[in-house]
Amino acid sequence: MASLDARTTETMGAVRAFVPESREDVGPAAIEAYRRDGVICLRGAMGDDWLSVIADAIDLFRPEQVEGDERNVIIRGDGDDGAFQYSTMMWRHNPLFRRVVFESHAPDLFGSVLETRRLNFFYDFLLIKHPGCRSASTPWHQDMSYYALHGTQIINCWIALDDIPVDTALRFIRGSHRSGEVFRSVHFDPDRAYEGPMEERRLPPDFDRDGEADIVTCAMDRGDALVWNARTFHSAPGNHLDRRRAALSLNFTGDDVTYFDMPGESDPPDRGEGLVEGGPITCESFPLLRPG
Ligand SMILES: O=C(O)CCC(=O)C(=O)O
Repeated sequence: MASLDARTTETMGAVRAFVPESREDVGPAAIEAYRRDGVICLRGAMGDDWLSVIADAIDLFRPEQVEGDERNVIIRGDGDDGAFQYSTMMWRHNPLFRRVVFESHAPDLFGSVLETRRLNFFYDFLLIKHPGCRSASTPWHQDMSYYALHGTQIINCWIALDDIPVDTALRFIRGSHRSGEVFRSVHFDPDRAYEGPMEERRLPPDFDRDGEADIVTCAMDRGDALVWNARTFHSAPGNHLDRRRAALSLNFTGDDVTYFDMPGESDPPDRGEGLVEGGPITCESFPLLRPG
């Protein structure tokens, strides 16, 4: 795994942050910054009402129930006190995560970044870096590398469930979504690899060793959300703090997205029901939330 020591946070710029204009609309300045930088931070995107539903959803969720399922991964580095755990597609079996997706303002608020008429829910993703999972850094990657999707209107909306200081915050390569290139998938677990990766794609560069790389980051309060484009490169350090660092990410797609019959393993592994190459992705697994 690439070392994150090579660049200190003092050498990094700031992710542009906005207070949404309303509960359902981020406003034009945030949209413009998202288009240009490929990432924005939305302050107070989720209030205590929905944060407490998410907390209850996590209490309901038992990783043991999905042990052995590739949608639930636990990484424990040698000598680390805590583990890095992540899970996806929880809304299919957890009624409280389902409420967040179908009943909260999240689809309208985050969907407003995408400037789309139709909005599909792609997947949920819970990430918990338990206290002391020091070596569990997240490698530089683009989410698009893992997706069985074509298109550009794909966002990751990463809601902080704890206050996150800059030392454990996500880092982004500003504007990296604009080249359009999709790089090869790399596993978050350094001891694992995806089956049949697309070798014709280049491996992600080591931006930590590149003094010129335009890295941006930002500290977050609980309830703030980062929204980034699926082609924007990002990474994160492990958690050397003595407290949890958790997030729930909600991933949405817009009008121009279609199904890619991707060779090899995708992540999420779900390929929907009855999808065909180049066709729409609406199905039971990827529901249409806003018909446009
Ligand atoms: O929270 C992290 O450490 C990584 C999150 C991430 O890279 C992602 O959700 O794609």
